[in-house]
Amino acid sequence: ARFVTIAAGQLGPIARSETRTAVMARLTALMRQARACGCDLIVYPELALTTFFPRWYFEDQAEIDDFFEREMPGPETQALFDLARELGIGFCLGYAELTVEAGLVRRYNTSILVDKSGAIVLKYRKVHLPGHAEHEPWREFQHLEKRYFEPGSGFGVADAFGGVMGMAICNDRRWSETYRVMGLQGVEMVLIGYNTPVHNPPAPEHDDLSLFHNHLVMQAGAYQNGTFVVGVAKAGIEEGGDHIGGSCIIAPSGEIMAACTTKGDEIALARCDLDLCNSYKRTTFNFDVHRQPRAYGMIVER
Ligand code: CDT
Repeated sequence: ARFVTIAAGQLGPIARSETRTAVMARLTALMRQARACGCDLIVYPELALTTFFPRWYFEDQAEIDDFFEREMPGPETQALFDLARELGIGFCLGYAELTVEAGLVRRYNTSILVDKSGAIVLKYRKVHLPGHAEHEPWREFQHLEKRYFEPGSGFGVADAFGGVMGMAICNDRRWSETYRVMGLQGVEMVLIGYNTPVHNPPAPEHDDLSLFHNHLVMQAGAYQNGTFVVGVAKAGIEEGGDHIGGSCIIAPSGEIMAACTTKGDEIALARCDLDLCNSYKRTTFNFDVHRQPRAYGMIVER
């Protein structure tokens, strides 16, 4: 057996006025709780340091850039890395990343995996950016991820916590390719943070199904790739808009092992034996034996 005891570190809403320092206090409180319960790793949501700012249209780039981190760890976040090292617990954290590459400013919706020594072992930049790029005033609220971020370029994995770990962010979880690309690299645990409004302005007829779809896609992704999936929400009513909770830890069988029951700051815990992936990876989803990639060309050609 290869056990990883994991905490889904759900957050309740973060108001626009809430400081990084106040959010850090919430993150460190959850980290202490998780470690007290014997966890090896705590997973936080997407964009866990601020409110979900793509709901607003901003014209002033400086106002947008206030939501971004220029360094990781930076002056505000260093304390989380220090506490992780002190307690001996890893973490996965989503944040808005501003970086300069070849003299150009780039902005990504990013998550990092940090090991128990406080070292970043994997960085992931969101590939499937949902929403729209232009201001759409008819909407009750905006979803301007396509304006504020550029897409990342792939789904890597890392050997960490005794297994093969991968990450995805929010909308990525709805796409089967996300899990399969990591499945092909032998992933054993996929860590996913999300901010999902209950109301979807272009398709309000889906609103009642938002929690169902959340679990449907992550449970299918887990089973079809023989991997654990940890899905973690920023939940509740944030700046007037309701966001789903439903944070959960899913086994390679597709079953939910543990789940949050509130829409506030809460941890859900599970002791995951990574060896449980093997029976799926060696039988029904033995890719080498059963996959038929010659029949799948259209997936990447179109
Ligand atoms: N953050 C994020 O990716 N949210 C989307 C909202 C729906 S698309 C406008 C999601 O897939 O949950």
